[in-house]
Amino acid sequence: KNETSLGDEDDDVKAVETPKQTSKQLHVDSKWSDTTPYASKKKLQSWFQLPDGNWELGTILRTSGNESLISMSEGKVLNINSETLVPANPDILDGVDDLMQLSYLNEPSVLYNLQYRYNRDMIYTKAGPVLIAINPFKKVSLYGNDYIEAYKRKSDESPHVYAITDTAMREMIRDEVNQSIIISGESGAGKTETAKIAMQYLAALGGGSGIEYEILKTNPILEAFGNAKTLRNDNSSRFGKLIEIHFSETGKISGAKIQTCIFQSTFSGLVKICFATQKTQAGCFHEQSRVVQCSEGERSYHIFYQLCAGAPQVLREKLNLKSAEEFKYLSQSNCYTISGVDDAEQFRVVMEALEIVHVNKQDQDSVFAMLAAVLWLGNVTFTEVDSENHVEPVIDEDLTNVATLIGCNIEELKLALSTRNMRVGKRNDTIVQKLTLAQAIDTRDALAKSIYSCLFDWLVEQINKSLAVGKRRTGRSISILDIYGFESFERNSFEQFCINYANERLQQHFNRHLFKLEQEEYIQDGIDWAKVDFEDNQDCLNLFEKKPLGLQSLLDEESTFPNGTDLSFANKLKQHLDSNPCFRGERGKAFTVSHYAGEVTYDTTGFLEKNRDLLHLDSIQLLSSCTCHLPQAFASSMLTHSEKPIVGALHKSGGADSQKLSVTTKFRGQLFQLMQRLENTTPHFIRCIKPNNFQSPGSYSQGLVLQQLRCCGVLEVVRISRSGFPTRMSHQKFARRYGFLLLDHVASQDPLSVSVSILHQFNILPEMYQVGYTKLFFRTGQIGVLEDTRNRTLHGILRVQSCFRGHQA
Ligand code: AD9
Ligand code: MG
Repeated sequence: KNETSLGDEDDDVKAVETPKQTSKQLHVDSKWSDTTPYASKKKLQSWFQLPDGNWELGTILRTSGNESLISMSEGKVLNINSETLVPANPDILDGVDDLMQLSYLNEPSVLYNLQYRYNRDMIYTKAGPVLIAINPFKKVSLYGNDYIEAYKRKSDESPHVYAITDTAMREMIRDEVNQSIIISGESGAGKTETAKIAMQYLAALGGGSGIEYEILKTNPILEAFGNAKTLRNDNSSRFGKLIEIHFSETGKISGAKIQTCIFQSTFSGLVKICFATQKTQAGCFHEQSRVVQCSEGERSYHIFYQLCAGAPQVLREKLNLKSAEEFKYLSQSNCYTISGVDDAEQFRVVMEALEIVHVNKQDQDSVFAMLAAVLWLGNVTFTEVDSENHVEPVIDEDLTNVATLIGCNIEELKLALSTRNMRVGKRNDTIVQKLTLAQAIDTRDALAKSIYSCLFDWLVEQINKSLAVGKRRTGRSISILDIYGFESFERNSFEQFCINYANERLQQHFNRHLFKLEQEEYIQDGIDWAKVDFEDNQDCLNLFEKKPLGLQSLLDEESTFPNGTDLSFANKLKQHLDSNPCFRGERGKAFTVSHYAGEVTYDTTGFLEKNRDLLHLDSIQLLSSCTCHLPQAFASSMLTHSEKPIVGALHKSGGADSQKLSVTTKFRGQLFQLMQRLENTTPHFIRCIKPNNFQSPGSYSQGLVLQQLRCCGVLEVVRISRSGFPTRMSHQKFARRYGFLLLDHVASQDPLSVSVSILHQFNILPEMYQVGYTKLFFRTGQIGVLEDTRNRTLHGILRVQSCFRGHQA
């Protein structure tokens, strides 16, 4: 190949095949290297890997035997095994805006190209059909009206979220097919910001009615209630979101619908009690109750801190608000502020946004009352009342505040927090069980979680009502998907288990569209095609979903056993899944899953409890007896959302709580619904990449970027697109669209013959297309020439027509 002879032609050339085997010391992964035979030769620039894993560029000075002498920067020279050298691209290709343009598609070249652009604030790069976005962790001047205009007019065609959104918009109108923009990437990679940038573009293009403004204002609300500071990201989304933006025939936004994907135990983030010390008035005793392990440096949901910092005086008095430090739910992790964020100011933004999405004043007040009630609940303490360790809540300011805020009687609240109604025996007799301290704390926290999760759902419902106003059914929409990214911490719990499963599903969608469907389509249409292998994650999905012996089924089964424990669950996994290549049992209560994005070890502590998501009937009863309208609404929504009839489904062990569908099952259902919606759309993929783990600008870690590129199969996508035929059109459509350009009229001929005549007339080279049974397949860029000619001709015709009309007039 020409590309290999960039050096001095007369030098001795030694052809070396790209290594097939991974070298132990220098991890050259053959699957990522180009299959083009590479001649390492004198003066040629080449990549080699340093022991720390980073790639360096060097010039080959001499090759002898198996060794090459390489000169590095600063005059250093190094002897390297020639087989481990990886070809570098010529300088002229530095920073190309589509990885498809690289002559050598290998890991170091891709890493270098992305870094080259990143250093120049060009954070977007195409990888064939996929847009790669590298988080700049700083303000970059790539957004705003001027940029939007430029992409709209197509005067700027460099890779951008605007560009991909523009394509989605055009394809929606041209093909009359719903579109989706699917954003993925690790936690902190920039998905939520990217989603907002895409929404901004759609609002600018499809705006006019004012509804676009409302749509944009849903972001600060949902982020306040659904995002929190984690160790990975100061603004981490704790829920998945699909926003479907609807358009009228004229391309104007007519409404929107938001679907969220959340699991109630996510809200355990707000009851972070680590070995909490319970102080009571009647004497002092301590008990360790660990609801959720908390991490120093993390926060609960933003809205709590915003409320505490920003509530105006009147509201403050009404809710009896204190500062965040004085609420136990907020003080557990000892982290109250986020650098660069003004919570008080954010509160004003949220209040204004609530106004804009038509949440009326009374409802707003109720929302804040619910938030305050949750905070006050966290402060409720208990005191022992008998010799059997039973407790009752202490009647103090904390408890009375809760009762006032939710509008219930103190006695009822006291009862709900200290007893459980149980039905026992065949006759379902009701007995009242008194609670121990640990049980009472659980009940209190469960109530707080229920209130918060119902509040979140209620808000989404209100927003949807507001956005549906004036929505005319046109059947055209663009959906934007932004979910929580893949997470791998030191300690991974049930939340990570669910989040990573969702990401595994999303990865499959990506694979299906970019690899499987693509290749199947080629094969079905009978065209010549060499298969590209890709990392299929079906095995890992099976590990999660298989019945009856998959992670989720086994978890559900163990959750229904009265005697099931986290340990018995972990043991069961080891017993049934140990032969699965994606699974590894660990010592004690842990197990490891080989995810597409890497191995994650999960600690099963708390899995069963979080999965059970018990419907606390006493809590529901309490809420339904409240005089405030929100708690009442919450109670009825909890009842209607429980899939099983309450009475019949009472816990067999005599528990007071009816078991709804397990959290895992419900979560999977929501996820399937979400994916189902995406299935019928034309997807556009954006892959967000996190360049470093410190959320800091200007730092680019090759290893970290590489790991993210590898796990999402970006290079395979480029390879498939480069060797494939990404543009396709049916013979009929092709003949209809371009047939009129033919010089010899062939109207009577069949579409295939018309198509072939067009291809000939325009001299499209045979290697640039393939004729399938039903469709024509083109390499990238080919259809552009035809479209240009078509547009020019059409404009010419229109001009002639208008001249003609002018003449007649
Ligand atoms: V998570 O899975 O919800 O934890 P995301 O959503 O992938 O995560 P997010 O969009 O929240 O990450 O981005 C993290 C931070 O990176 C933001 O708060 C910004 O400070 C920063 N960021 C991301 N994208 C951009 C950008 N295009 N320009 C400037 C950015 N800053
Ligand atoms: Mg996010």
